[in-house]
Amino acid sequence: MKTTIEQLAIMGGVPEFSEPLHVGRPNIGDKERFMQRMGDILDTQFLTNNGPYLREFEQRVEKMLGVKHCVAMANATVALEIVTRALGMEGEVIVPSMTFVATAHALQWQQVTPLFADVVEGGHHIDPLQVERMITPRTTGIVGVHLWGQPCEVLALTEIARRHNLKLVFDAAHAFGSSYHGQSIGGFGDAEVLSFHATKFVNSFEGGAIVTNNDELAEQTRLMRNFGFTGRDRVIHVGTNGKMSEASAAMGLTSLESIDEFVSANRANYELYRELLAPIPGIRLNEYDENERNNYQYIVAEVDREVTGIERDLLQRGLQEEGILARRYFYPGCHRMEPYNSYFPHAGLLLPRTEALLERVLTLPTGSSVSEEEIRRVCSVLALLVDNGSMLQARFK
Ligand code: T4K
Repeated sequence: MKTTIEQLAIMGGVPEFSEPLHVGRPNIGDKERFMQRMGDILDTQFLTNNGPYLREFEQRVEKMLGVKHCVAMANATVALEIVTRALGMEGEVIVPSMTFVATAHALQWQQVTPLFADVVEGGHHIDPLQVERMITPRTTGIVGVHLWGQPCEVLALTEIARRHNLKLVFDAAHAFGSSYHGQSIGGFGDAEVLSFHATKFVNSFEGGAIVTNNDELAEQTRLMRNFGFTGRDRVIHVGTNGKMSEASAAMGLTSLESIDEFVSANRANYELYRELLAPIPGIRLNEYDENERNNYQYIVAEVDREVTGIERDLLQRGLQEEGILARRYFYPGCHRMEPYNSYFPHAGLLLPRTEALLERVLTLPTGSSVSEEEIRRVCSVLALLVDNGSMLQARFK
């Protein structure tokens, strides 16, 4: 049985499709250099616990971002847990719902209630005006998210945190290599948290980091990531195991050495998407601020169903039939996931812009392993689906 596109292709002459195309394919970098480092690790038998590659990785990140401290972690989720705990966040903390669920879970895991704020009008980032209205005597902090590697409103949130004496952390999981007002992401708020997960711009298989200019916070979070040990037999703090392994640090270092190549591949992909999606009515691509440094790691399209004549979900289905695994990040929104949905079943009433946005977003494949040819195919399929939107809408339903 032919897929929808195969049937349409007979009418529209779209090229054939072969391998499935994923969102989130890793940027690999120099394999040989990585294997060399792995060889060293196996020869020295220093596999983890603050080894030489970990320290080198931390120093390189500090230098690149211009921050005093990088405390590398097993992943960004544990880094968020540790830093929010070290900062004394408790009671309620305000976060966006338009984020990966880890932002909220890192708080809830410690019995801190994440309260969800809406996005700004016409944007994807947390709305500082709403944040300020949500502050109660139980509020101890704010976690802003630099979604898609684009900074949220750092200055406004910093000012609100200062006025209300709140702690401020930025979830910068997507934003390694990006800047805000010309300054690298990493040095804002009390701390920022990076992710080096496989799908991220720089990857260490699994990994994350707390970056901060606060000496005391850095020291405390270093203790907390290693069970609170300060000497061989001395524990002075409650802690967990948040350590990054040497293999991860080796991958992270190798990845850092290729970031120029990753940015230029991502940027070329972005520009090609921009050119090819522009003529498709009802599909709008996220815009990067060209006055800032960007990692261009995410291609985020917004689907205006009124114009396309076909819902985002059906477009996703049509793409999927062709092996193009576009994602609806971060549908259905943290507030509609558990346990938050049960705790606050009507939270959506305060999040109308987030709810509308979550019906429109479609994230498309990019990264250094995606070819020009593949992007042309993605855009041809999208164009064909939109051209036949009304007919497909009736057929898929
Ligand atoms: N804050 C924010 C804003 C985040 O986005 C994230 C993570 C975090 C915090 C927490 O960071 P970490 O604790 O993870 O360091 C993925 C990632 O697992 C997650 O790290 C990431 N955000 C999120 C945006 O994406 P899924 O559920 O989409 O993963 P999955 O397994 O469906 O992978 C996506 C696609 O990537 C697959 O279709 C195939 C491809 N892929 C994936 C992996 C893991 C590969 O090609 N190779 C791979 O090794 O969450």
